[in-house]
Amino acid sequence: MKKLTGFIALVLLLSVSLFLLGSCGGGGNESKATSQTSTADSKAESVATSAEESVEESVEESAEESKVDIFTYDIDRTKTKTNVALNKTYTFEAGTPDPNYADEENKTLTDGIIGEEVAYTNAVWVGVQDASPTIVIDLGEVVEGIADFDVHMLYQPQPTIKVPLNLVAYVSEDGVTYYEAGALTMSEEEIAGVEITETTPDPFASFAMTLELEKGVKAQYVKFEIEKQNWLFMSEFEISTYE
Ligand SMILES: [Ca+2]
Repeated sequence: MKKLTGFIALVLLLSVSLFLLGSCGGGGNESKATSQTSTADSKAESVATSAEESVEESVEESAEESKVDIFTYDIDRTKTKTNVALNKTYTFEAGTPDPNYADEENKTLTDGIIGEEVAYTNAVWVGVQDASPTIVIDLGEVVEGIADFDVHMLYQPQPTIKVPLNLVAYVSEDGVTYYEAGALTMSEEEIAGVEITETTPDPFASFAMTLELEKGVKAQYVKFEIEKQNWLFMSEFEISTYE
């Protein structure tokens, strides 16, 4: 009897030990798994953070460089304004003209014809919806003393042709290294025109966004990065010097 009780006690003790060992082991694994996950998370976070930091750094650096290096030409706007982008070639690096509002022979945006108060179905317009466009114009040679950038577009909020959220011009001599020339904006008059037509039926309001530099730059390649809303309709890109 004593032996049996001892045996039962032993079995109980073993069971309890095994149970404890099992739950401990399980718990250990769980916490190991959790700590691995959190290590992976923090690693991902730190990668993301350092990526963000390096992007911020490079943005700051390029902004710094563009301030220091590129604005070196005096501008006299009493002289004759010349559009050096006229009839020059260009490429879409992002965004594609919609086939229904196509870019005729890839010339529409530098053919000198500006859309004025005409419907979006008119061939003067190039319509893009698929992605925010990036357009690079090749001036054919390095042009010194570039002063103005003008982009002509259509505003017709019914249906969904709106002004861009952002439009920035970059300049480059080699097509590889670009410097920010600045953001194009709308004049008070242009903004007023767009505000009025928002409540006017059938507006077909054309407008321009412009950048007029205090000091001119030189470039062979000019890149326009456009952050669009829904549809974007453009008719002409002008890059001007005063001589
Ligand atoms: Ca045109």
